[in-house]
Amino acid sequence: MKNTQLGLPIGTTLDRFIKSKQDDFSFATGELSQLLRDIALAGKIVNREINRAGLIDLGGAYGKQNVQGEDQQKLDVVADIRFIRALKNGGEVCAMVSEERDEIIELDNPGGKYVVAIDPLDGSSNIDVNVSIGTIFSIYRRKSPVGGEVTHEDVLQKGSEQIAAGYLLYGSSTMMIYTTGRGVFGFTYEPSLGEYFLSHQNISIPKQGKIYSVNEGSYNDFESPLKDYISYCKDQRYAGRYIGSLVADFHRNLLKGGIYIYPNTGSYPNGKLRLLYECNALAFIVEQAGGKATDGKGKRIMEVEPTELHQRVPFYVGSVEMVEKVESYLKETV
Ligand code: P6P
Repeated sequence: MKNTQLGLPIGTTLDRFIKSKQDDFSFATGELSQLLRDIALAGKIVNREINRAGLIDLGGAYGKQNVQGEDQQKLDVVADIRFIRALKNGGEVCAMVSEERDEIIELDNPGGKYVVAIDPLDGSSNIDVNVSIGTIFSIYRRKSPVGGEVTHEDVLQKGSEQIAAGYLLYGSSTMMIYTTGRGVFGFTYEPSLGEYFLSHQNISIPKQGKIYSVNEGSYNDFESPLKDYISYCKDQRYAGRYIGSLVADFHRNLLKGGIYIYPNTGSYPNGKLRLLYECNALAFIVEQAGGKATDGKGKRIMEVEPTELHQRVPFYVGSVEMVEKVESYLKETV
């Protein structure tokens, strides 16, 4: 049997796993494998800097705001530089979109076949209080001819065009979770060996969960049907779990079942989360795990047509029956 049919055992290294799945991509002669390795490498470096932040004065605010008007943390800037440098030096990526940069980032790799959208360090306001944070990434094939100029069409692609997506979670352990469209796999990093090891095979999100994740501090802004759904969750005695770090909330719900909601609010009339480098990647992962991701009004996140680099979208993601339940409340307002 070809490796791609073999279920590689728990404990397989990330490198070996990536190589074994390479045959699944007729168009890729190893470049996608190298790209995933480049992301994993940058994740190791960022992990080390997060763990040492308090000791080497990398904690706290950087003193500037990003294009979103959000206060950048020092580690936001460090992570952004690390991932851009890793992908530039890796040679496989021709352009990037980053939460921390206003415009498209051209990497001077005209032969690069791929484009990456990334949130280098999501939830970074939690760094100083030692709450888990993460990196979120989407990988697309460029639309423009290899060797030519990068275009906006290369980066403004629907989530359904992703060829891979994933996240790194810097938590009680550091993990890399990704999909290439053939299931979701999780790797746990062992710092003493500098290796990621396969720890979660074919992750599948329960169809129904008992956890709902939403910032109820914005409750007064919510439209009435969403308030009714939250009351339903309380009647069902679901657990409210919201730590204000998307990757951590998402990962817990992915493994245990649950729903994460960032709706439109007074401060964020189109939702807070960004389509290109937050929602699309998690939508790809959750769908590959058997879950669902929509805008709350029946629109599949991966079908939302991007028009701007930092476009926001309301985000309802998690167990399929929970997303469908909240949509049954919201459909009256469509
Ligand atoms: P709020 C962090 O800034 C983030 O993008 C996500 O990680 C997190 O889930 C959300 O925003 C928290 O936003 O408005 O609830 O504080």
